[in-house]
Amino acid sequence: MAESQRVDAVIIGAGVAGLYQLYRLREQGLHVRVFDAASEVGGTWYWNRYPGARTDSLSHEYQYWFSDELLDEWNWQERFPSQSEIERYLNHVADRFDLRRDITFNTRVDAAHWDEATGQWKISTDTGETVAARFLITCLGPLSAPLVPPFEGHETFTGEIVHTARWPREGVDLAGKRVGVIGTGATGIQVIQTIAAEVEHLTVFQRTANYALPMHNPTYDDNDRAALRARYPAIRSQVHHTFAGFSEDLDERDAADLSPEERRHTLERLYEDGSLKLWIGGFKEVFFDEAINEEISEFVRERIRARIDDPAMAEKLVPTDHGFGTRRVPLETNYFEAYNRDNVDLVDIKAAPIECFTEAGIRTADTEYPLDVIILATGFDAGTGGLTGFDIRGRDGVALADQWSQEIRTTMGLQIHGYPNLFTTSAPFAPASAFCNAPTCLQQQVDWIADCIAYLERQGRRTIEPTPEMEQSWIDHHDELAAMTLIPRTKSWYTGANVAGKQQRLLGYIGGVNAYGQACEDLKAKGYEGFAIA
Ligand code: N01
Repeated sequence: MAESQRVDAVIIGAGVAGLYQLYRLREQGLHVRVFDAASEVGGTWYWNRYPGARTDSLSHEYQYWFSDELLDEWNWQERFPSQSEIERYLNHVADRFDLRRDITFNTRVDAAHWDEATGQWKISTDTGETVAARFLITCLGPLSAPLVPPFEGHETFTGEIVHTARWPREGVDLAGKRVGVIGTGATGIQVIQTIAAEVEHLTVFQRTANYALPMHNPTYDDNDRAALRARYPAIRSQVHHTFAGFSEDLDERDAADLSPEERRHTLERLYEDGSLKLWIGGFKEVFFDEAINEEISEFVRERIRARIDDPAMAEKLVPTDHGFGTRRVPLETNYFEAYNRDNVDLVDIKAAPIECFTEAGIRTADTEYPLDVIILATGFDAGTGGLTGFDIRGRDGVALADQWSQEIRTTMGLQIHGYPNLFTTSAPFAPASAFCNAPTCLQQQVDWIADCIAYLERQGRRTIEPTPEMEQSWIDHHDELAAMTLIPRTKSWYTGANVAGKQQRLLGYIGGVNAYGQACEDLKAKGYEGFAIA
C-alpha cells in the first residue's frame, strides 16, 4: 500500500460545520484535508433537494458569523431560505474563503482507525487513498443517514422509488403522475404541499399525524435587509444565549401565573408570527407540564381542524397520540389545504398498515394503490447513523458501531472516551443533534474544537480524551434532564424510536443551547478538567 499522506487534521463532511471547521483550523496554521462523498459542498443542502425543501429557521439566523465581510455581502432573499438559496450561500462561502482546495469530493471515508503507536488516526477512503492525521473531526450532520424501511417487494415495483435525502440533481418528473408519499414529518409535509397541485394524483401514507405551524415567508427587499443587518451584532450574540439557538427565547413568565385568556392571547400572538415561536419561543412548560402542553396542543389542533373541509379527514390529520412539541414541529405552507384537493388522498397506515410494494404500487392491509412514483420521506438514523455508518476504531481496535449498538455514549457530543483526538459535531448528548438552530450549535462546537486543538498545540501536548468519569457524569446529567421532560414519552427520531433495534433514549441535550455553551466555556476555562491530556 502507498505511504499515507500526513496532515494535521482530517475533517469528514463539507457542509455547514465542515466548511467552518476547515476555515478555523486553516487560520490556526494546520494542514487539513476534508473529504465528502458528495460532488459539491453543502452537506444536508446538497443531498436534500426534494421539492419544497427549505429551512424552518429565519435566514438571518441561519448563517455564519465569523466574517463581517460575508455578513455584509450576502443578501438573503426570503425570510425562510430555500434549499437552493442555502446551497448557493455555502458555495459562495467555499469560494469566498478559497476552501475547495483542501476538499476532496466524491470520496467517502470508509475507515478511521486510531494508531496508538504513532498517536495518529489512519483514515482510508473508498477511492483507495490513505491519510494519517493527529486529529479527526466528524462534521456529518445529525441527519445524514437516510432510512429506507425494508418494505417487502421493494425491488418488484416497476415505477420509480426515491428517498427525499437522495433526490437526484436532475429532478424527478412528477407532472401527470400517480405519486405516493410515505412519511409526514418535516420533509413529507414540504414535499406534499409542494407537489399536490403538480401531480395527477397524490396518495399520502401517514402513520402518525403531526402538528405543524403556518410559515409566513415574505421575500426581502433592500430595506428589509438593511433593517436586519442593523440587528446582526445583537443577533450574533443572542443566538448563543437562548434555549434553542435562535435570537428569541422562551417566555420568561410561568404559564401558571397567567389567566387562561392571557395564555390564549399569547398563543395567538406567537402563532400569528408564522415561525417556530409557538414552540421554541413560547411557554417553557410545553416541554414538561402535561396540562399546559395539552392546552397548547388543543390550540393547534383547533387551527388544523379549521382548515380542512371534511371533518373525517380533519380527524385523521389532527395528532392525538402525543403532545405538541414533543416531536419536531415543522412549518408549512398550505399543507393542510392540500387535503381539500380532489386529487389528494390520505391513507391511515396505522389502521391499515403497508403490507408490501407490488409491481404496480403499494398494498396495504385493505387495498392496493396503483402508483408511478413512490417518494420515501421516511427520515434518518439520526445522531448516530453518520458515525456508525463507517468503520471507526478507537483505542485497542474497539469499533464505535459495536459499542453504540450496546450503549450510545459521548462527552457533551464533542468527544468519546476511548477515541483520542476524535472530535464530533452534531453527535448525541449535545443540543446540536436535535434541539438547536443548527448553524448556531455547529459554529459553537467548531469553535470549541478549534480552541481545544489550539490549546494542545500551545501546551505542546499530543492527545486529549475524556475520562470515563467525565463521560458518565455528563450522560447522567443529560439523562436527568431528559427524564424531567415529556419528550422521551413520544416516539420519534429524537429518541431513536424510528430505527429498529436502536437504543431508546433522548439523543439531543435538552438543557438549552445557552446552558450547554456555558458548560463548554467552563471546561475551556478550567483547562479541560475531566479530560486526559497527554
Ligand atoms: O423525518 P421524520 P423527516 N412506514 O423522521 C414515517 C429535519 N428537517 O425527514 O412518525 C411508514 O421526522 C414516519 O412515521 P412515524 C427536521 O429536524 C428539517 O421528515 O414514525 N411510515 C414519519 O412520518 C426533521 O425533524 C426541515 O409514525 C414511516 C416520517 O416517515 C428531520 O429533518 C425539513 C416508516 C419520517 O419523519 C427529519 O425529518 C425537513 C415506515 N416504515 C427535515 N418509517 C426544515 O428545516 C418512517 N415513516 C424545514
